[in-house]
Amino acid sequence: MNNLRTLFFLAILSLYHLNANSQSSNDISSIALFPQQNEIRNTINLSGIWRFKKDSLEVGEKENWQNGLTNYRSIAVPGSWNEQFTDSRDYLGMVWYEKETYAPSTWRGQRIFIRVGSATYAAKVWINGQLVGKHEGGNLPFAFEIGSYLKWDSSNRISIQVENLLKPTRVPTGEVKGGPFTNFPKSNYDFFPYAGLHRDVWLYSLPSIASIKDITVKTGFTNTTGNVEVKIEAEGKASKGTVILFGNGKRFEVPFSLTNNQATVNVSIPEVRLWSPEDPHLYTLDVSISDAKTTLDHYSLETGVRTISKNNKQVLLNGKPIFLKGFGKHEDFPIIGRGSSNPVMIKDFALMKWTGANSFRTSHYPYDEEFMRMADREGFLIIDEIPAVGLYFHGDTTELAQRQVICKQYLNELITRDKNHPSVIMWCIANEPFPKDLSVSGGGGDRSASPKSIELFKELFALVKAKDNTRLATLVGVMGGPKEWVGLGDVMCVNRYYGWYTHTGELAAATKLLHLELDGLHKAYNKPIIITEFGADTYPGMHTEQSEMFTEEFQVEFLKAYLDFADQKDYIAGMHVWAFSDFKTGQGIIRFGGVNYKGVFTRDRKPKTAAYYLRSRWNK
Ligand code: BDP
Repeated sequence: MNNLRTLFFLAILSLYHLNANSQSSNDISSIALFPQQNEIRNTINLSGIWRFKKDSLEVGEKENWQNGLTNYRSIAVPGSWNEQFTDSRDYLGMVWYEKETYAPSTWRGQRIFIRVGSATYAAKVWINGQLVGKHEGGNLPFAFEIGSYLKWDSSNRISIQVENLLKPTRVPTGEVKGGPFTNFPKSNYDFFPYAGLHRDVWLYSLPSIASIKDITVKTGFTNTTGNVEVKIEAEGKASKGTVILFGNGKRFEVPFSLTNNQATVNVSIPEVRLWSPEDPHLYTLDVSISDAKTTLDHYSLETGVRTISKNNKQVLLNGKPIFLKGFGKHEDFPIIGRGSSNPVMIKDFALMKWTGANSFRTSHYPYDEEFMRMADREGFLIIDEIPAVGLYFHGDTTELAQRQVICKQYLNELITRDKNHPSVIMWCIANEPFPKDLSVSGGGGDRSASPKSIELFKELFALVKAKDNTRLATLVGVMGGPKEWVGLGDVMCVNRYYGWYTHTGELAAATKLLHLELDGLHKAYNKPIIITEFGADTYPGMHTEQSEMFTEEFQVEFLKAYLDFADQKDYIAGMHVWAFSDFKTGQGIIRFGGVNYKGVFTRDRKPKTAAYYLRSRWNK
């Protein structure tokens, strides 16, 4: 009898878990459209001060912390937790965030969602003590429908559990035995593993009868006539709709009917004004859906008409060669950590423009969505990267399989989120995967591309092309790594530090090697090359009359040597200086004060001499 009772209890328990898991499945399409306030849709931004408590023993869930935190402290959201307190810099374990909020009574009867812009690394969300979902992976949003968990007559408790434990099963990787890094915390990459709620948390409502679920815009042109293809996916009971496209003094209106909740509309624009860095013109696209009489939902976004392609030596924007001048960046600022900050964003774009840059890479993870919209408006060309940094292909095959699953999820989420930005020209599936034996100097051991690694990268490239055939795709290769990996991309992106990590201090020898190696690489694959990183650590204010490593003079000479080299090669399609600004790293013998000093601006965005140098060179 006792046994039967136990069995019954176990069955109920497993049902409960099944249910909890099914609730937690994250529907990627729910992050496709950024929350929008208009006459139908509503939003509440929950950024501000939240309650915060560490749970280093991971007892919170068992002790029902989801029913309310006690002995908590205050924390700012967005922001990393690592720099907001005096005792938590290296803490990456479990924490809880909590916020109370009312749901406006005018939202009653609508579908209500919570959207977390980025929780690094793994998160679980409860509403009023009930689990609504979980998500793995930082730097990308996730959303859950929560209407049935909400109370209308009192405030609602939102509890978010987050942890950023470094593990070899995760992407980016950490705690990798025999990895090339010796830093602490043990990230398998060269930036601080900032943790927490890094972007805005939103509540938003959608109309319950029918809503627009996704909009995919593809643009092109023939002669002077632009074409905008708009694919609409709806849910619920709408039968038709209208696309309105306006801008540059023109307005086009195209009605459509929905079949199986889908429609594709083509708008043609005579005398189109194309999007480019020189003229980042954006058209406004308004999509609405309706039943026989009433408008049921409405969504508006901005779009730029442009094409991106390549030949064997150049990247082509609107069919014409364009050279990418710019930076590899980080989301990094003192105290805020990796948290999004609009003033810092505005300043970064102002400084990039000031140097004459037209491009950047979202190294080494997707950036805040506001940053992407800003790039559309400011005319920047983006290499949009997933957090696949520190990948490797030897060792435990189960771990490798887990990393591949999360890489695919990242690509799916990233393309779902960023597919409508004219600024995004290239998807980047990984930064510097490591061959089996790689020392910082690039020498030694087995540095070949294993057949397994080629198979897995091909799988990721195929996924990208299946989801988006309008943009280029790339993989950024490490110095000393196999050329077979970079050869898989449409454009071959390589990071090079000859003159720094090898041929230390010898710039003539460094550029000689660049000539040899990159001529060979281009010959082997006949595709354009972008140097996506090159740079030298530079302590601001350090000077010598004869240039020497770590001085501002050396940084200028280093960048000059590489840029002069690129000027001689018609197959180089872009140069991204590493890095835009100094940034926080873990502790390590090559990172003075836990900072990477390769920025041409300091961490608080003061120009080093190299910033003036780039400005004079890039504005010519
Ligand atoms: C490259 C990495 C980048 C590092 C940089 C460096 O892609 O994340 O910060 O080198 O060493 O290997 O400064």
